[in-house]
This record gives sequence, structure tokens and C-alpha cells, in this order.
Amino acid sequence: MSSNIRLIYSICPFCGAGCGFYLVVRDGVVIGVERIFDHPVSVGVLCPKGAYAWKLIRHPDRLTTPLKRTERGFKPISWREAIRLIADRIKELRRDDPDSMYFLASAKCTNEENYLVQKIARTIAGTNNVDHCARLCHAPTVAALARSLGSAAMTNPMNDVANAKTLFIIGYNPAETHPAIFRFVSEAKKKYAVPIRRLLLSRYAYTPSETEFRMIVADPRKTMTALQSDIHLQHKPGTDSYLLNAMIKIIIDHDLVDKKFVEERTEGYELLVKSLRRFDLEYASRITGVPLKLIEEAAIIYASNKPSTIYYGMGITQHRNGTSLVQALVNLALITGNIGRPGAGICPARGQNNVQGACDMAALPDFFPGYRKINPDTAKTMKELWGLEVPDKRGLFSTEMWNEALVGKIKFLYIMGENPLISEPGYYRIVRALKRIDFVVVQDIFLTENAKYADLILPAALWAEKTGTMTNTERRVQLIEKAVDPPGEAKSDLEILLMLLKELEAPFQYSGPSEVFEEIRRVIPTYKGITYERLKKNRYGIQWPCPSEDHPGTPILHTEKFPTPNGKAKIIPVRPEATVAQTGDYPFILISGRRITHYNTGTMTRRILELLLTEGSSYLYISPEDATQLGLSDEDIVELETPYGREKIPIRITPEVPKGVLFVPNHFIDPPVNAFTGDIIDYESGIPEYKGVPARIIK
Ligand SMILES: Nc1nc2c(c(=O)[nH]1)N[C@H]1C(S)=C(S)[C@@H](COP(=O)(O)OP(=O)(O)OC[C@H]3O[C@@H](n4cnc5c(=O)[nH]c(N)nc54)[C@H](O)[C@@H]3O)O[C@H]1N2
Ligand SMILES: Nc1nc2c(c(=O)[nH]1)N[C@H]1C(S)=C(S)[C@@H](COP(=O)(O)OP(=O)(O)OC[C@H]3O[C@@H](n4cnc5c(=O)[nH]c(N)nc54)[C@H](O)[C@@H]3O)O[C@H]1N2
Ligand code: SF4
Ligand SMILES: [Mo]
Repeated sequence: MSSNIRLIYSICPFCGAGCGFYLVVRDGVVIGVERIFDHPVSVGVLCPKGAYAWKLIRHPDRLTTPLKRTERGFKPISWREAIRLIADRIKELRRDDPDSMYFLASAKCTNEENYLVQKIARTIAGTNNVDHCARLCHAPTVAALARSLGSAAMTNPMNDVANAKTLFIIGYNPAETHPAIFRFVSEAKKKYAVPIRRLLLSRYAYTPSETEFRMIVADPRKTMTALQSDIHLQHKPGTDSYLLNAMIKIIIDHDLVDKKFVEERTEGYELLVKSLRRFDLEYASRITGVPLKLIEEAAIIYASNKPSTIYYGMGITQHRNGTSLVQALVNLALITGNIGRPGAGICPARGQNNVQGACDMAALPDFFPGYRKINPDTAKTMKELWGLEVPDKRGLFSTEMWNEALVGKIKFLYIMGENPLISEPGYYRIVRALKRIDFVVVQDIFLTENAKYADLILPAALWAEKTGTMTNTERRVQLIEKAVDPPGEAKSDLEILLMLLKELEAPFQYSGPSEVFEEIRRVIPTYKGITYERLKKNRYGIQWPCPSEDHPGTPILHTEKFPTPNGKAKIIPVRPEATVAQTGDYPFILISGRRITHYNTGTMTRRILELLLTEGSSYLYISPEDATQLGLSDEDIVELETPYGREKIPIRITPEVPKGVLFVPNHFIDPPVNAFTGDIIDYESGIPEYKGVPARIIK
């Protein structure tokens, strides 16, 4: 390599797996990526999104200057003017009506940036109204795991899949959404694979022995993940509480409960047993559409072919009972003792590159940093730590905020690195809400759909252009350092926030990201032992909790006791409830979700030609049976109607979806998928009901 080429360590800006790679920089320009073979996550492989992420860096669509809305469109303004406009609004509203301000932080940004946003909201603006896309994603995980296990994170690292004998994957399609995690699954399968000769020699259908690796997948669709499973529980969307309670009852009835673990490390088991006394397994089988024998087989394997690990995703959380469903999974893991050792864990696979970190930093309206649930006591703790007053009542969930905005109660919305117009539920409602809010700031790398409704647009630097830490789904904190300069006048989110702090004459100021991180270490106990110096030496990161500078980090949580007040985990019974029903008016159930080459609202992946070539637009996926019955063929354009909206969309016929179920990817804007969703949310966590909307097709 010639001497003007540098390799700079970086992490993928897309999913929460946190794959590492080198950016290849020549003369200040990124010209590609180099794989890292000993990186614990990527192990020398990148999925298509990671491999092409670098193409965003010099993309011609990048925002390069602050823009202000005028009567004749957006007009470039100076940073000074832009920052003053924001500061003036904040100063004005904090006097009169702090809770009319709202801050959306970003799981795309660093820990330091998220920490600063929430601190500004709480101490300067004087409101706990701060949230980010975790609300639309793993908010039920944060609520349920923090309550019952004392810690809202994946318990085991992803390579630990190799230690599991049974892997139970529910409502999660890692083959497309976390290819890096799925690689460990494929490895585990290979390791335990039945020698093909034995298969050929067995005269009858082969029955695996008790000690072999088994993969159970529960998903209404025949996903790429489900195709690899030993048992596929293809239940109806919205019936998971029946499925999981049935598994629990079967485990209790078959005396497969780990009594020692339940006795020593949990509380509430008796209530669970009582709650299921009259639970009807036959009925559960009917309502889920899964044969009872198959549910039985899955339950017995999970409880006896141990250690077993659970992985779950949006098929569990994005329901009106999302928090209960996560609790049901916790119950399943606890009664079988499948937690706190290698191969045994409960793993909420976090979506965005830094959504774990954004939650740890408390870009959340109901927690202070360090998962301190907001109340007068924790507000006092924060006052001691920060030396500043903070409000002691929780703020609004982002999903609650829109309705408040519609009635004029939100006057200021600061959006750092999100595209809520496309991602939040109920597209038409969000359009109206955005129009109603007096002052909307959008800080992004591209002109998003949402930015078109902004009063002020700020050009942000992207990941390769800044320094800071990110925390992946297995709690691995990694440091990235600026590799190249941002385009035009774009600045890192941190620099923008620091300018705002100066303009606001805030009593706290920082010289840069490392100083913010020093404060994070002081405020958030699980980050205490992690320093920039250590992260520069340990490029591939340190897993929290890391209580001191000589502590190596913690790959597996809860090995001895749970971080709850009495050290025990809570088992809490979950009420069975089918959350969507097909009716005469709406004979279909619509679900939305992900495809491998695109990412969330698509602002990034729809700008990468290589990815667009594999998939360029939205389709309504429908089963061959339903298509035949409706006389539809591929590419026909239909109108899809739900109680919330009606839009034209082309169809694609696939056996991936079962009869009665429809699927739309959430990456495209024509039509926006959330034109079909509404404002039903889980009251405990505020997550919207994205999965499972009644629908009908009009030809
Ligand atoms: N390629 C790609 N990767 C991504 C993303 C992306 O946009 N594209 N986004 C990232 C983010 S932010 C996230 S949160 C993760 C999400 O990762 P996943 O959780 O894997 O994402 P989804 O595809 O939304 O949903 C998972 C599965 O839930 C199933 N499902 C639907 N309804 C139900 C139900 O009622 N019960 C059950 N059990 N299952 C159901 C769907 O069929 C789908 O296969 O992916 C991350 N990785
Ligand atoms: N119907 C339906 N809706 C869904 C879902 C679903 O399954 N179905 N899934 C939900 C889930 S799980 C999630 S997580 C949300 C995601 O919702 P969003 O977070 O709104 O979606 P993204 O497309 O990831 O938006 C991230 C934005 O950050 C910008 N960005 C990237 N890097 C930076 C940076 O360094 N600085 C700044 N300032 N900006 C940056 C990108 O350009 C992009 O506009 O969508 C939710 N919406
Ligand atoms: S698996 Fe996730 S982190 Fe790894 S390259 Fe793909 S999108 Fe990036
Ligand atoms: Mo997500």
C-alpha cells in the first residue's frame, strides 16, 4: 500500500451487531473498507449494508449548510444565526412552558451526543421530554427487563450461541436483520450438525438425540431464519401470549421446572402456577393455529435440551401487549433456569448501531442515566450528580407526544438523527402534528422526508467524520475516531450541541467527546471502568458492566445474582390475549418488517446504488392461496386499506407469508408503510402496534 493510505478502525453505522472494519482513507477521502478477521463480531465478514456504508460519506445528497425555511423555500444561513434561533426558543419556552419542548435523540449517534441531548433537555430546557427510536423498538424490553431482571440488556454475548444446545428465536429474523448474529447461529448448527452418513443410514425418519443443537423459530412468516429451524411454530400474528403461556404450562405439567433455580434466584413462581391452572392448551392451539403436539415438542426441547438461549425481536415487542410478551419470555427463561451461564440467556437483539447506548445514556423520558427510574428520589440523586435541578416526573413517550402536538401543546421539536414522519405510527397524523408545531429543527446527514416539514435544518457529520463511543447489542462499548472531514459546513452532532451550550451560557461546557465521556463514567456506574485510553488499546471494545479500570468487562450478566433490590428475578404472570383478529370487514392481518439490503426508513440505503439494485421499491407480499382467490398476479397494483389509511401498492406473491397475512417492508416511502398503522400503543412502554393491523385489499 502506498504511504498516503491509512486504515482507520470503524464500526458499521447500520445495525446493532456492531461489526468492525477499517475505513481505507487516501488523501483525506474514504475509498473503501477493509475487513477485520479477528473482530469478535464481524469476524472478517460484512453484510451488504456494512460493505457499502462507506458510499454514504461523499454522497452528493449530503447536507452541507444550515437551512432556514422562508416563504420562498429553504435558504442557507450561518451557524451563528441557526444556533441563536434555537437558543432563543429554548430560553423563551423554559420560562413559560418547559414541557412544550420535545427532543428526539438518536440511536445513530454516539453515547456522548445522546448523553448531552438528554442533559440539555433535563437541566437547561427543564423537561424530561426526550426520547428516541427505542420507543418504536425495544421499549417493552427496557420496561420488562429492568423491572424483572434489574438490567435492560442482552444477557449473553452473541458468540455464546455456540454454547447453547437449544436456541429459541421468536419474532426475530436475524438472517436478514442481524446477519452477523445469524452467522454465529449457522456456526452452531454446523458444529452440532448430524453427520450426513447417519442420516443416510437411518432407515426411518431421523430423530435427533436429546443432546444435539436444536433451533426453534416462532414466526408467522416462513422467513430465511425459519427455513433453517428444526421446529417452526408458524403461529398467527398477535397470539404470542397464548403460545408462550402454553409452553410454560406444558413445562410445569411435565415437571421440567428448574426448582432449585426458581427457589434460590426468583420470586413469584407460585402466582404463575396459579394463573395457569385453568389455562386451556387446546384453546391455545386453536387460537395460535399451531398443533398442540408441536408446541409440546418445542416446550419440552427448550426446557430439557439445556442450556437454552432465547433471541427475540420486533415480532414480540411491537404489540399493544409488548411489555407483557417480553415478561412471558422472561418467565419461560426463569422457570427453566436458563439464565446466567454460558449458552443460557435472554437476548433482545437491539436494532440500531447505538440504540443500546442511547438507552444507557437515558435518551428516554422515564429514566435518568443509569436506568434510574424517574421519581423524586432519583431526581435528588441527579441533582447531586449534576448540581442542577431536574424535573422529577416522567416526560411523554414520543408516541404520546404526537397527539399532544395535534392539540397545540408542543411548540418546539428538536430532531437529531431520526426520520419520525416515516418511522412513527400513523403517517397522516404525524404530517398534521408536524405542521402544528411552531418550531421544528431537523439535524441530519440527508434531507429526510421529515426535514421537508422543518423550520431549521442542520447538516450533521456522519459516523466516519466524528469521534465517540457506541454500544452494540451485547453491551460492547467501542470507540471510533474521526477518519475524514465532513462535507461543506457540516458539523458533528456533538459540536452542534456544544455550540448550543455556549449560546445558552449553560453552567456546564466541554472541550470535546472525551470530556463528556469522563462525565458519563461518573454518572453511569456500568461504564465506570471504561476509559478512552482503554478503548484505544482494546479496539474491539469492553462489555459493560465494567465497575473499575482493571475490570475486563462482563460478557454474561446475572451469573450470581440479579441487580434488583433483593437480588432475585421477578416472575410475573401474563394474561393471554389475542391482539389482532381477522374480521369480515378486514379479512387480512398486515405486518411490516425488514429486508436484508435496506434499512429502516431507507434514507441511507435508498441512496446506495448497489443496494437499490437488489431491491428498489415497496411491495405488498401476499400468499399464493390468497392471490389465486383474489385473481391477482405478480406486479398487479391493488389498494390496501386498514382502519387508518388506504394506499395503492404493487403486489408480490410469495409462500413466505401464510394465508391471511400480508407483509410490507418498512423501508420505502411510496407508499409510506405507516400510512397503514395507527395510534394504538402498549400502555406500559408506549410502543406502537406495528405488527398486526387488520387490512383488506381492494382491486
Ligand atoms: N436489513 C436490516 N436490518 C436491520 C434493520 C433494517 O431496517 N434492515 N433494522 C434494525 C432495527 S432498528 C431493528 S429493531 C432490528 C429488528 O429486527 P427483527 O426483529 O428481526 O425485525 P422485523 O423484520 O421487524 O420483525 C421480525 C419478525 O417478526 C415477525 N412477526 C410479525 N408479527 C409477529 C407476531 O405477532 N409474533 C411473532 N412471534 N412474530 C411476528 C415478522 O414476520 C418478522 O420476521 O433489525 C435491525 N437490523
Ligand atoms: N411500520 C413500521 N414502522 C416502524 C418499524 C416497523 O417494523 N414497522 N420499526 C420501528 C423501529 S424498530 C425503528 S428503530 C424505527 C427507526 O426509526 P428512525 O430512527 O426514524 O429511522 P432511521 O431511518 O434509522 O433514521 C435515522 C436517521 O438518522 C440519520 N443519521 C444517520 N447518521 C446520523 C448522524 O450521525 N447524525 C445525525 N444527526 N443523523 C444521522 C439518517 O440519515 C436517518 O434520517 O422505525 C420504526 N418504525
Ligand atoms: S450485520 Fe449489521 S453491523 Fe454487521 S455489517 Fe451488517 S448491518 Fe453492519
Ligand atoms: Mo429498531
